[in-house]
Amino acid sequence: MHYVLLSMLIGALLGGGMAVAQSSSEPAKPPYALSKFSDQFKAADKDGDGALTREEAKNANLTRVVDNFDRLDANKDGKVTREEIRALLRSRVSI
Ligand SMILES: [Ca+2]
Ligand SMILES: [Ca+2]
Repeated sequence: MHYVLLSMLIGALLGGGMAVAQSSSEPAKPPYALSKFSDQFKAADKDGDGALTREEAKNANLTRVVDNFDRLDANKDGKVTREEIRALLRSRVSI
């Protein structure tokens, strides 16, 4: 199975709402999000403290983080950690 390729493809199409997967009854939310997000997170975390402020997310054009910042920031410390993002992704994506 070309699962990685498919994941990348879906990642590129994200937001288009196109269901590439075989199942049409479920939303197309592949597990690509976690690994891809990890890279984006690292790149966005300019001061390397392991958390993203709204500014860092904005500067890195992580619009999904900026848009959902308040929901992502579960403990309301003004920063979004990898764990917080993971927790939200898990709650929205049934893996
Ligand atoms: Ca940071
Ligand atoms: Ca937080």
